[in-house]
Amino acid sequence: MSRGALVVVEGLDRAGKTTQCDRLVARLSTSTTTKLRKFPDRTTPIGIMIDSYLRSNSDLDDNAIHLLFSANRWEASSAIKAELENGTTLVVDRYIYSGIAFSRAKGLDAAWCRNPDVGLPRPDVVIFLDISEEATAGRGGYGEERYEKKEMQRKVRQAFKELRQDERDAEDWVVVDAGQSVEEVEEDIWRAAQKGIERAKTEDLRTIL
Ligand code: FDM
Repeated sequence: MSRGALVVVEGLDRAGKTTQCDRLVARLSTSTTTKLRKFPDRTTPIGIMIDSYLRSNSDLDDNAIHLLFSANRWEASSAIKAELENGTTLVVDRYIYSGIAFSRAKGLDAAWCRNPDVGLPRPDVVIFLDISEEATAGRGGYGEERYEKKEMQRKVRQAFKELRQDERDAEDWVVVDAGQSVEEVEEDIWRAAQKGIERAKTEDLRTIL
């Protein structure tokens, strides 16, 4: 039995990640054991602090919240590795790239932002749902949380663009046009996910460099 694939879905707020991750999990589940994970995981003690910050119920230094987001991934890392080894494919809604992009958008140093996540399991594929900040601003629920402001989202989109060019993991990224219909986006994501699934069949799990 080969290991499960680590499939990460990234994008701006309201890009459709939740809908598409649910569809991808449902579709993968017909042929393989599949589980959805989401970061931040707001259910842990660290996640509760993050949730309070995102709802603007508490304030934290930009560096401190960055480290909490990373710690929230580290606390799941052993479970993630065990699940993958057991053959479970994981669809992960946001991962280290959101961590770096959102903190970069606030002006934190790129290398400093990446460092706390070095050593975490590396995705077999990173599917980026690309959409303009103008398009997401018109979608339901926009503006409810701390970062849902056009100027911030513009900077985050730019930071994601820089990340996709980082030679340490540029080969992992697949960009999907999230401005298409839900069904078209689903098809593109399905095709992109196969890249990760194929990798998991032949390669060991890698770590973030
Ligand atoms: N976010 C998410 C970060 O700033 N850093 C991170 O490491 C992660 C995983 O938190 F605005 C931001 C991105 C988004 C918010 O939103 C969480 P959702 O709606 O729970 O995905």
